Amino acid sequence: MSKGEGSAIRKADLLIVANRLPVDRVVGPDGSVSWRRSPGGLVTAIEPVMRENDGAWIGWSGGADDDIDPFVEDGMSLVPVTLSGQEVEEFYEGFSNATLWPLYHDVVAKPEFHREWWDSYVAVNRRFAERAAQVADEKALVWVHDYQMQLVPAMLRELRPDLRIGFFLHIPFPPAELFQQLPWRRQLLEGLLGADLVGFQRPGAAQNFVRLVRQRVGHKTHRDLVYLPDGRTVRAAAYPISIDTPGLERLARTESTEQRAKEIREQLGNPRTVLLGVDRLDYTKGIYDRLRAFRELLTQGDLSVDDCVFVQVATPSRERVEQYRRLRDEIDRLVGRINGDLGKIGSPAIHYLHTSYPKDEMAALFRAADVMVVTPLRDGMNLVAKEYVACRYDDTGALVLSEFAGAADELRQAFRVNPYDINGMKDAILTAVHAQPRDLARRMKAMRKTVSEHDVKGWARRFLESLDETAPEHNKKVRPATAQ
Ligand code: GDG
Repeated sequence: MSKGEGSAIRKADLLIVANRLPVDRVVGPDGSVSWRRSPGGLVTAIEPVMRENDGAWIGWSGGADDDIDPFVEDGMSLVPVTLSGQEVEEFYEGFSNATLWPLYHDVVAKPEFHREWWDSYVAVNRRFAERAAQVADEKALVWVHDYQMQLVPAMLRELRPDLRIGFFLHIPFPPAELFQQLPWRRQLLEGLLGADLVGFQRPGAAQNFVRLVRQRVGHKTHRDLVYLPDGRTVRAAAYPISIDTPGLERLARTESTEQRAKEIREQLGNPRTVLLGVDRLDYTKGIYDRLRAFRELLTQGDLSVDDCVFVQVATPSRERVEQYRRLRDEIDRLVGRINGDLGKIGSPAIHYLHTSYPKDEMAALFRAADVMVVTPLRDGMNLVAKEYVACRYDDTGALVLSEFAGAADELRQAFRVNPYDINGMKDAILTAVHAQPRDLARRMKAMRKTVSEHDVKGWARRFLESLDETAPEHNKKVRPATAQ
C-alpha cells in the first residue's frame, strides 16, 4: 500500500493507543517500504476488535526517527508516533523493558532505575497522549494498552475531559512490596487513575492496584472502585484476555495444516512423543529451567532421544537489551551442551529454532505436538497455552502449564507445575507423556470448552461494557454493542 493512502487524519470514535503499531516496517532490496503484521500478544488480541469497529490505532513503527504519515493498511487506520534513537534506548529498551518489565514480573531479573529513562518515559507518554487528543472524535472511546503507556490516561484526560478512557495491562501488576521500590510509584498510579476503567489479567493484580492507590495516593476505595476527590470513580478489575478461538480452530482443521503437521513429525523422525515450547526469547518464560528439566529426564533414563524430542521455538525479542542478549547466549550454550551430550546422529535431543514463523506453521506445530510445555516464571496470561488448546479439536494432546501464568486460572485441567521446582516439573512432564488417552481427552475437552466460551471477542466486549457502565453518562457515544 502507498504511504499516502488515507493520510489525512480521520477523527476516530474508537481509538487504540499502544506502544507498537500492529505492523512491522519492511524495507525491500529496492528500498521500497511495505508493512507486515507483527507477532506478539497484543496484536493477536486486538486486531479482530479493531476491524469490526472501524477505529484507529496509534503506535510506534518500531524504528528510530521514522517520520511517517497516518496510513491505512489491511483495512486498519494507523497513526504512527515518532521516537528518536535516544528515546528508543531510554523509553523503550530502558524504562519499559529494563525497569518496568522485570519489576512487574516478580523481579525475575533485577530492574534498573535511571532518572533519564524516567524523563524519556514521561516525554514519550505525553507525545502519545497529545496524538490521541488530536485523533479522537468528540466523546470517543480510547483504549490505552500496556505498561509502556501508564501515564497516558491522566495526560489524555487533562487534554480531553470529554473522552471515555479505558486502560488494560497485559502483564502482571506486582504486589505492593515490589511496586514500592519504584522511585516514580505515585506518578504511575496517578497516571493510571486518569482512566475510567483499569483492567488487569487476574483479580489479584487489580487488588494490588487498589491497595496501592489507597496506601500511596490516599484515595478512598471500596472493593473494585476508587473514589477520586473530583467526584470521578475509577473501576479496577480483571478481564482475562483470550484468543481468536474459532479462527485458530478453523486454521488447525484445514487439510494443509494437518498435512504440514504430519510432515513435521516425519522430519523429526516420527518419534513417539513430540514435546513443544513456543515463547518469545524472554527470561520470564522459564525456557532455561524447562530445558534443564528435560535434560535430567534424558540423563536419568526416564525419556530417551530414540523416541522423544523437544522442539523449542524461541522468537527473537528485545535483542538490544543486555539481559536478553545474555539469556540468548545462556540458552544457546545449554542447548549445545544437551545435544552434544545426549543427542545421536539423526536424533538430537532438542530442536532449537531461534526464529519467528507464520501463523499457519505455528498451527501445524501445535497439531504436531503431543505435549505442550508452558512454564513461565511469571506471565500476565500466556496466549500460547490457549492457542495450543484451541488447535486440539480432536481432544488429543497434553498441556503442562505453570501456575504463575494467568492462563492457569482458567485452564484448570492442565498438568500444573511450579516452574521453580525442577523435580516437580520433571514429574509433571512424565505424567503428561504417559497419560492415558482417555484422561487426556477429558482434560482437553474441558479446556477447549473454556477457550471456546471465553475468546478474544468476549474479552473486548466485557471490557468495553464495563467501561460503558463505569464512565459518566455525559460522554457516551460508542456503545459496547459495536464491539460484538
Ligand atoms: C504479553 C504478555 C499476555 C510467538 N512466536 C510466534 C508467534 N507468537 C505469538 C504466539 C502468541 C503471542 O505471539 C505471544 O503471546 P504470549 O501471551 O504467549 O506472550 P507475550 O508476547 O509475552 O504477551 C502475556 C499477552 O501479552 C496478551 O495480553 O498473554 O502474558 O506477556 O499469540 O502465538 N506468532 C507467529 N510466529 C511466531 O514465531 N505467527
